[in-house]
Amino acid sequence: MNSKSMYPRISLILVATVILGTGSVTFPRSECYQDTSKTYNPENGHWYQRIDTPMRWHAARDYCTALGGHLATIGTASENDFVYNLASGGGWLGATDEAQEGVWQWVTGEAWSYTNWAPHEPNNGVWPGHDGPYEHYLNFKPEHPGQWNDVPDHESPFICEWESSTPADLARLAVGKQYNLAIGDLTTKGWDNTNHRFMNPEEITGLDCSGLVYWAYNKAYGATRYQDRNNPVFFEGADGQYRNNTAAISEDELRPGDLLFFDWNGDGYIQHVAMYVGDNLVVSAQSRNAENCPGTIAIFNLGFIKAWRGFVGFRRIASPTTELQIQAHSPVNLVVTDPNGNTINHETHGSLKSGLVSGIEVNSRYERETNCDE
Ligand SMILES: [Ca+2]
Ligand SMILES: [Ca+2]
Ligand SMILES: [Ca+2]
Repeated sequence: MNSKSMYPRISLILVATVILGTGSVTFPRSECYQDTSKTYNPENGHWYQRIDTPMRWHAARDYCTALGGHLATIGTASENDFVYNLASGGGWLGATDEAQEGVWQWVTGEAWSYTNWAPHEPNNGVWPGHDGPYEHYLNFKPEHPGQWNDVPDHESPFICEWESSTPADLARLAVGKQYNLAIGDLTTKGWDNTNHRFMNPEEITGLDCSGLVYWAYNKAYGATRYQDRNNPVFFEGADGQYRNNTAAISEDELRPGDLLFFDWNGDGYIQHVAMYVGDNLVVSAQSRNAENCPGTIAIFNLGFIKAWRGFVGFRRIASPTTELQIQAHSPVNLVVTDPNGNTINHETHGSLKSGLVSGIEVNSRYERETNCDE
């Protein structure tokens, strides 16, 4: 196939920065906020963000919970280093001894094992006139970098932690990786076929457009099989994801993880999908960049990418609707030809929307293994 002919003839400009890094990866946020970006710790796969709006400890705890995370908890020296670097001197951590003096508990209920108290702490100091008035809440002690202090309740910045990644989080981590379209290579779908698991973000070497969606959703969900009816994304290709795994939404409804679909040449077959990741940004994997060189997975402004020729709409992941699937190594030994002349046989790895096996009447499209920028 001619990849150039089906690529939109517009100049692709990287509007947002492609982030490359060896350790943690951060993302731009609105300049209206002073908070740090949500930051990935590859050591434990958790995400952290410092919130600079000062809050009392319980309000900070509830704020993180409302965002799907929790006030940061520290289980190891390396996690302490990571969180302290993000905290930039101080911030509420997710521990208190308010229930029983001297008995410290993490908000997650995880074991109170690692500690890093500053000298003479915790001292349960008394603060006359404060709501407290005793010290029951965990914070860093600025004069002892990285070490802890028990302090009275007051307004302080704080650090939220998330122990799992959302699909949009994972798509952002794929930015800067190679675009890779290799038929039959399941790593382009984020699947480690040697160890039979979805790859970790740092293991990704290259994805195609629908592979980005396939990996991000199934990895975030914790899927343990390559194709399973219970996986959030069953379809490997953009056309199948469009027809059988999503529902239309309006732009007003757009939220991180929603998808943009493209039919480059208007033939009704969807060739491209990209993911909205929040902050008016979209992550897209395509074969060519503006200089017509092999592409990388890149991040674009929403307004820019939705103006690409062939954009057909916004959609949200919904339960897959396949009625029948045929996979490689299936016990069904079947060879059929679809209306377009494509052959489906035991090596076809994909899905049929409908059809009759015994009658060999297959009149709906099936999904090819990959269909980005063919
Ligand atoms: Ca933690
Ligand atoms: Ca105390
Ligand atoms: Ca203290």
